[in-house]
Amino acid sequence: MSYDLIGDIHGHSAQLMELLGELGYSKVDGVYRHPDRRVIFLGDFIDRGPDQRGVLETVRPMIDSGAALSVMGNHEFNAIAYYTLDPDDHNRHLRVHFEKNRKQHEVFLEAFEGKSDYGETIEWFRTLPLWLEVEGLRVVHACWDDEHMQFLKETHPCVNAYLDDDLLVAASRKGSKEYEAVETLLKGMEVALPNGRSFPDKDGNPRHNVRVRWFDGEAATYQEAFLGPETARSHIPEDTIGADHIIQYSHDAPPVFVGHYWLDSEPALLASNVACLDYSVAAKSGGRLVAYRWDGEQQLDNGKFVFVEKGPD
Ligand SMILES: [Mn+2]
Repeated sequence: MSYDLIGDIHGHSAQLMELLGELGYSKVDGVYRHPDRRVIFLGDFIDRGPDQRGVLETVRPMIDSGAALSVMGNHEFNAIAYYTLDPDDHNRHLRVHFEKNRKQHEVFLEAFEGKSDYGETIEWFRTLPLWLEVEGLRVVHACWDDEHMQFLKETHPCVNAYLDDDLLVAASRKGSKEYEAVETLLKGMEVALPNGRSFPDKDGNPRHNVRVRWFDGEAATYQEAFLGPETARSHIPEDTIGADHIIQYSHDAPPVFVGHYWLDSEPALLASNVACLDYSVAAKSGGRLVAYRWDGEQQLDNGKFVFVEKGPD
């Protein structure tokens, strides 16, 4: 089976439909299908973009009918925790309703809060696996980390069938092993900058940690190890990286696809067997929705990206 992997969509349904068309998918009985390929989505269907419902109306029938697979993004995880009451304190939710959290989730809430299908939509998010391995291919929203995955499988055997209350609560408690595992898989590996330094993120908030190229043993400085938009790189210190930023990910290991990192360059491989497909379709201007057409190769090919430009808003 051949797969078309599609990066973070964030409410941009027009670009999703255009990309599916470009990849040769067409609607049959209400579901986008390809005669001999399947889609794998990398998560982050929601938040930020203009058509929260439209995206779910396209991807859910594909996933529910087997025309596509998907992993969970950090935005779906956050949505579940935002909706769910803390079992130890019914006055609050597992993701507290602070201004910052509400703002990040605002357009999704506008579309679903108070509507009859809000709870059922959250239930569906809980069926998305944290990671996926099929036919020599690995998929996770931000970081492939065997140790964390092993831990989650041992302690929560149904981890990838359904995000149950046990795991959801544990993963919402800062400091737990579950929290660290889910953070790493869904948000990437982060390293603190030296001497309390910070840089402004895309929303202008100061960040004291950088997301790192967790597969890259060659990176020697914080700036080289940084994984994110090129426009931010010059703000990252050039000091020798004083922290362990590496997860052993061999060049011989199966290819892994991630989303999440808001890249803003031309779509290109991160390593011969690592590709990120998040090229900021939800950015304030520009941005692309990116796919990779995979036909079984272990060494990935820069010629196999397909994308649609969002263009100026
Ligand atoms: Mn993400």
